[in-house]
Amino acid sequence: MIDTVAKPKTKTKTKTERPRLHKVILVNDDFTPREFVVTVLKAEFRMTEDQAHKVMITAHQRGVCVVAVFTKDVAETKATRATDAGRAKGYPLLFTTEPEE
Ligand code: NFA
Repeated sequence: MIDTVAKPKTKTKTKTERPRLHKVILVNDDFTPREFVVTVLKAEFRMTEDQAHKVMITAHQRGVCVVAVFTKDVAETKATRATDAGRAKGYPLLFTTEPEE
């Protein structure tokens, strides 16, 4: 070996972070029938009657209730679809999203 030049070896470790999850939040109103809220929760969020009823009652009593958490895109799509289902019937039913802490 005549000449060896040491190459600096640096390894870059890229930490992959989990995507932040976003909450879908059900907002109470005075007009949407309870049973319709339950139907939308079951259809859009694949909840059982019991789960949907609990979430509906919590929003009814406290003003809001977290329905579930998803990646940003999925949360926004589901919130829009569920809100649109109410609008199609003339109800002010509202689902919003916000990032998880
Ligand atoms: N507050 C509505 C009622 O008494 C029911 C409802 C619950 C609406 C949760 C929206 C969200 N008919």
